[in-house]
Amino acid sequence: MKFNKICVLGLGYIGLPTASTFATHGLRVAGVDINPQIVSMLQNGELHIYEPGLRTLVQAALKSGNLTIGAQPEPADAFIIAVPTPFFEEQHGTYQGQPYRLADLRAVTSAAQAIVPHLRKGNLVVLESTSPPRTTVDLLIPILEQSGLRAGEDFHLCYSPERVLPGQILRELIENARVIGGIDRLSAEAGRDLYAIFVRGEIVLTDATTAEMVKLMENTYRDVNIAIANEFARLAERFGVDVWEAIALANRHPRVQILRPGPGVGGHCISVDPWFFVEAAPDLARLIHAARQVNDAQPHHVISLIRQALGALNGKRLAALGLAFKPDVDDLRESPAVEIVRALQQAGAQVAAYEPFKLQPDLPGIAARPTLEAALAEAEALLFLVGHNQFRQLDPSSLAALTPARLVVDVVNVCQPSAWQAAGFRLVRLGVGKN
Ligand code: SAJ
Repeated sequence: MKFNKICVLGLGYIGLPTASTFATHGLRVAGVDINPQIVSMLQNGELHIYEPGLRTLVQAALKSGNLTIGAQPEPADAFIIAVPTPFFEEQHGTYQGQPYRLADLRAVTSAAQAIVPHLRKGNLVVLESTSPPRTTVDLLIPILEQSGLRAGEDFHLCYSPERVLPGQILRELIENARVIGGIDRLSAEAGRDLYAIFVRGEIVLTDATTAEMVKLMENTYRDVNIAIANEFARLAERFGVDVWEAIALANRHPRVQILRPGPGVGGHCISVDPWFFVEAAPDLARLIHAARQVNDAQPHHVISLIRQALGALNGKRLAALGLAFKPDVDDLRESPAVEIVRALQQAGAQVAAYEPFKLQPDLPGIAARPTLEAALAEAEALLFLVGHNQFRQLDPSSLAALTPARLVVDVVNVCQPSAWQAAGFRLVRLGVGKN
């Protein structure tokens, strides 16, 4: 199938790079977002999100004239839906007394509805948003067929998950293998023709529901593996072991690759996607459910670690170093570090936060400092909550002069114990049950 013009609905971390990459590869692209602020920022060449290299890419796409930004879909050869699929904040399901999260598919539903008036015979529609199994077939087809056209007969329909890693989106978008699941063979082939415009990784065709499941399996696999690392950390604390040493030793086994324990699992993917399995089949997804509970409880575990080290938190002045959901990104969504700061504040602590990748985070109630020095100046204890590389490189002896704190709680293993101890700090580390 040949494509001249496409329409991308949702201009976030996935839709914007995707739209821009198609545009710089010669397609005409109508980028659509329902948020008027995002539309007007992008129209002026300003970005609402940070991703290395994205600004240059978007500006090039706009300058070429191939990318236009608007609030409404336009007729096109293909439509790509890349809107968020979060879970509901308030509502829960329960299985055997255990609560689970429910997927909020309203954005997918309204994006599909917005396409209906523009859908023409021969078009391709692709859903990229991570979605519960069977969403393409059970949710999208009935909506798109309100156009009077028949899925498969009159238009093609695919599910193609994005699997790019925040921080490396632009490279991975092009280089990663891409799975394209069609509701039928011709749909999958149409999807392949579209993504072959810029994807250099292998393009593998399958059916839509398999492609949905592949995406969920990838992130669930990672979640379960992080959960076991977090559980090992708790076990090591109880048994008087240093989990970091134990993991390094276990990972010398040729078939073992244990991940890193930490403050919990953040971001908008790994902490969300496994719930789609739990919601769809709570009776079967038992291990997945338990892993989610372990990872969601990890910030509380960190709080109890801090409490053990500091005693009562009320009135304590703490420096929280790092707010991002993972190392070396500016993304604060679903960040366990933010959750920990909020819980500390609720317990009465005064927290001066510092996030080197976002000096002025938009987090109501959290006082972020513009420099490391400012965060440290009055602290009684330092908390390393994110494993940013620059934290790893801090020199504890020069830091000692900047802060009255002599206690450091490191939940991400950025502090080299002998160096920090030599500089006069008492070091408390997640997953370390020995002194
Ligand atoms: N984390 C740990 N320990 C680890 C690894 C990660 O605690 O050993 C934590 C991180 O700190 C973070 C969370 O897990 O809070 C998730 O981080 P991540 O780097 O594992 O993943 P994301 O959310 O940035 O991106 C994932 C990727 N999926 C996989 O690696 C299977 C990415 O390829 C997907 O495209 C992305 O989810 C997505 O959009 O689904």
